[in-house]
Amino acid sequence: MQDPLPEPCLFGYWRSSAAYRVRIALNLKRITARQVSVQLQLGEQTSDEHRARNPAGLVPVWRDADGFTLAQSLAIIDYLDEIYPNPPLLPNEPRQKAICREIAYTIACDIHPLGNLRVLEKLAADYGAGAGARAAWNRHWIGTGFCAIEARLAAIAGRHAAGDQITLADICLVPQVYNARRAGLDLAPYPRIAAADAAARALSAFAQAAPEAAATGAETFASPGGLPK
Ligand SMILES: N[C@@H](CCC(=O)N[C@@H](CS)C(=O)NCC(=O)O)C(=O)O
Repeated sequence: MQDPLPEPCLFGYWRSSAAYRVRIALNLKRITARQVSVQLQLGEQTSDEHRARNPAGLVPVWRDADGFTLAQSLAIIDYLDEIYPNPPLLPNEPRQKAICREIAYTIACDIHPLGNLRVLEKLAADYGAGAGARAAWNRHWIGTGFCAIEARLAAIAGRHAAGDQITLADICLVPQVYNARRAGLDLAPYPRIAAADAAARALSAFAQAAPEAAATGAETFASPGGLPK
């Protein structure tokens, strides 16, 4: 069924780090869009209504005013970057651009999927993993990815993750650091990541995209059953 919303919309969730990435990109580019909350803690992402937008049953989903929909945060950000090129979210120089993507993909492809709600629910339901085991799993995989990124930042970080400009690397890093803090990961071994996170969060585009700023007031602030959302 077509959602009766004739304006650009971001279907997301306040604590979804993938939606958080898109909120940052929207703010950086000053794109106005209606924020529609899909309540993950109520399972709304698997409803027929949401699967009509995204058969994968995940957020975020972008929808243009004419009804065109797109899932996958990085695909959405690339799309918005093409349509609204200013400010660009990637450097022009091919190697710098590729390194920004390397950081972004390390987060979006290697770290984030392992800590996702449905993965942790599966660990609980089929393998008896309790809240402590799930949290340790989450910390393990974030830490593994952060070790790689921290080493990489030694060569490329400036004021921000990949040089002195905000890039896709920062857009992915800040939400993942938010998740790391929620999972109780000690950030002391990752000083470059912590510095890039702090520098980006000082900017209004990042601050206004933060989960607590995006909460609608209807959220359950306690995580049900030790799960992350
Ligand atoms: N690779 C996807 C990941 C999307 C994703 O996993 N979203 C999470 C929230 S951060 C979700 O919808 N989880 C619901 C669930 O696991 O049931 C993207 O970057 O958009």
